[in-house]
Amino acid sequence: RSGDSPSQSRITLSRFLQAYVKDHPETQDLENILLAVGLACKTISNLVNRAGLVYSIQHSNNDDVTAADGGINDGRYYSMKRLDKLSTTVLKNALKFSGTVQMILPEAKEVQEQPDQHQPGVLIAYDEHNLACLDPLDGSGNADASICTGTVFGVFEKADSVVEVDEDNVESLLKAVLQPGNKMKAAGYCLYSSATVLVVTIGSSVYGFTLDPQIQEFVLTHDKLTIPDRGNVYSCNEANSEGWGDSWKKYLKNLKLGLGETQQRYALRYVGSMVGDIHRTLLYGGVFAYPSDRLHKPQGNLQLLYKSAPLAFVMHHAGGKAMDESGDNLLDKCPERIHQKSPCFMGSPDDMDELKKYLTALKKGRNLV
Ligand code: P6P
Repeated sequence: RSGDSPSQSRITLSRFLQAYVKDHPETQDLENILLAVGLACKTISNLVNRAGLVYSIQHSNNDDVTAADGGINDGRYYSMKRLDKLSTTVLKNALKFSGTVQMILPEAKEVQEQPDQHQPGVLIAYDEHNLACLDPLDGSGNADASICTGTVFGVFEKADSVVEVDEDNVESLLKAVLQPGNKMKAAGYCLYSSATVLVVTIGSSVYGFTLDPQIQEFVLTHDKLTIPDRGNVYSCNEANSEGWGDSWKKYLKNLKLGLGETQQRYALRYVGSMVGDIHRTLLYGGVFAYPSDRLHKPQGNLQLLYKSAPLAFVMHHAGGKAMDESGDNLLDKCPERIHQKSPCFMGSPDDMDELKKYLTALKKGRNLV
């Protein structure tokens, strides 16, 4: 209607989900959990955007830690732990108060196995129909420098084996969630940056909702978001290049010299917050990669279950592709442990098809110059 302020004529997340589940009745059991995630993301956005202020006021208190999750390990301190914990609590409460959602924090044995590593507080939540994995604040080590961070989530069909959680059923829950990304029925992320953008797919198209500060509602801004077929940006941590495999190095060398299929030189963009790098790749095209680094991180630095698989699921439904180190579909890869990491490559379909020729060449004994 004329005269409406832009916000009033916009479709909010709740109105969108109401209409979507009406048109797709098979998805109606997702409405509850997605609304709860949206509510939590609004609160986390508020917390993250005040981090700089809060940090400067509370700098002296002793809950700061050396950042190991996206922070620069040079002895500088970030209040990463506090934001991580706050975001986890906000997400837990939103899911709990949404209705029948229960959850468990996997204080599983593998956390003890890697005591030296900061294990993000991944959440596993479930209700009558859904089993969700949530990373409350990916890239939290960057938050005190006001660099973008994000929440990541993936939702599976609840496996029959998951019964009411009590001490002897934690194992059944942790086992039930170890599924390949192609078994997801919804996934998405919320980017906390110059704008707060919630991107969601319910197993078909991808939709982006931007938080309108005037009405404190997520409003539809990216309807059926589709990744460009080709980009001219690659995104990876070049500090690991000495440990990379030949296939990736050959592919990258051609991009840098303008000798790839487009005969165009590509630029490097790397934020070090996966949600930010993936969102840019989705909108502008190109390739995001965390290859195996045989010297320091042979499995890369990204957990499959609650980081690269949900983001690969979004990428796939936006028309993009995601692969593992051998060029196979990343969504077919089943994690064996909650915090298992995996090398990953994802982005524009034409860029990924070009990369796949390199990743599979060694397997076929072909040597691409
Ligand atoms: P590296 C943040 O700590 C994170 O989990 C992702 O958000 C990010 O893409 C990656 O790690 C950065 O890892 O080894 O490049 O610092």
